Amino acid sequence: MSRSLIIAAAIVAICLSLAAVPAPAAADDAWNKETPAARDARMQWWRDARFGMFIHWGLYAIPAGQWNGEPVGGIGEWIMDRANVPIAEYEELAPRFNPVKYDAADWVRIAKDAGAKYIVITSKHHDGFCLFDTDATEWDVVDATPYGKDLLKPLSDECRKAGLKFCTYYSIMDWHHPAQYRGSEKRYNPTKIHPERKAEYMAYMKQHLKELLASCDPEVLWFDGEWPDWYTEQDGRELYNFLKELKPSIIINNRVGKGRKGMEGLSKDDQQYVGDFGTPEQQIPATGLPGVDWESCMTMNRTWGFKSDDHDWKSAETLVRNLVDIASKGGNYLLNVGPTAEGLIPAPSVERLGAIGRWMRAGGESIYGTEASPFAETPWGRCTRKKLDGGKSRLYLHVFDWPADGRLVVPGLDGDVAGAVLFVEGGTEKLRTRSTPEGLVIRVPPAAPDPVCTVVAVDVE
Ligand code: FHN
Repeated sequence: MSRSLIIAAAIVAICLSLAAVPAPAAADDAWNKETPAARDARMQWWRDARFGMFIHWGLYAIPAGQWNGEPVGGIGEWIMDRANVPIAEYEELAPRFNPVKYDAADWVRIAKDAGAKYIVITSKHHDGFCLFDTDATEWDVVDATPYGKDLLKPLSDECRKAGLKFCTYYSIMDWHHPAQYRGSEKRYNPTKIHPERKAEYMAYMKQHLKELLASCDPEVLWFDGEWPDWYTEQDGRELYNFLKELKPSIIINNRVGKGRKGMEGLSKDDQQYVGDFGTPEQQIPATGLPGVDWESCMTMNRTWGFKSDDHDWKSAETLVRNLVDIASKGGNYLLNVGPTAEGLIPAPSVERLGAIGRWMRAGGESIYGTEASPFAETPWGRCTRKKLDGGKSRLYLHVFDWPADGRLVVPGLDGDVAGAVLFVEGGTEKLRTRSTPEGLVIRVPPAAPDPVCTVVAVDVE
């Protein structure tokens, strides 16, 4: 090969390698310039909240898992993809969407009574349909449905009245927008993008984000659908900085970038991925995600969007223990409901949220504003911690397996113990404690006041 050809090939190789590495963001961008103290202040309400309600709602609630009379596998909000529905056919759902039973105040009451401190609702899922009024497209609830009104603004207003934080989910992948096209003959997922229209689509998303901030002012932007190859970590950083310029206090999950794979890589010093918290889905990481903020999002049955034939509901006991388990590992629990096309949260979901609320009214102190357990393991259940003044800590022992012998042993607890109390109906009862070689022994009554999860609080140095 001639010398000039070698040089040309080398230049091409260098350009290609540079293209593969996302350009470092400007040092003065929002992601890079925030101090740890400023970040802690911004994240504090979210960390204290520990429990939120996820809402997956949209046109997919109309078919509710059935297409042309046949059940469609998978999660309900993916029916356009899983049934391979042509766009024009899917668009015929919009004139049928008229959630006349939608009552935002009732949804907020249900969430608040459950003990949730924030609500995250889909503003636009992968089908591209917008539940809010947007000038960027007619493919929205105001222009395309007989309902004709923005669905998110009333919910955000009711959240503010009730003291809950209003948050929105937004999908980057869009099976309807013409800038993107289907990944294969049979599936939309993962989409591809027409290269010459990527800038247009990025601008489309930014317009939506601006409209959402202006109309319902979400406290968290919960991105999703970030996995298609055409969307990059750099694009994520661009959206992150765009939002932070508009609303410096906003919190943004790791799916704004490509961090879902590297959710452990969220700590600032070894930051690889943009985003404020990790998003394990349908799972509780065995040891949490030490050193980073994270939130486990989970369904109550097996689908996010409503499916008429999914009756595989988790028990209230499982849901309460999930909440406790997640809090004991330092995470948040984002528990999903999938409302019907009429605008009702399914009764089994409401029942379970009611049960969680009853437990939280007695035990919420052991969840809200707590940190991860200081113990590697606690065989009888889980533990959370709240730091007190004067270097003390309050440990909340969540007992799932009640000791038959009346001895609750806390291995490795050998600090000065300033007494223990049992959470009982309407208050607390003092308990006797004794330090032993196996750890602190707390004398407890023969029967657990709450068989799902009984709390014992211990103040230690
Ligand atoms: O594809 C979506 C899915 O429909 C649902 O919204 C979940 C919820 O976190 N997120 C994506 C799958 O990871």
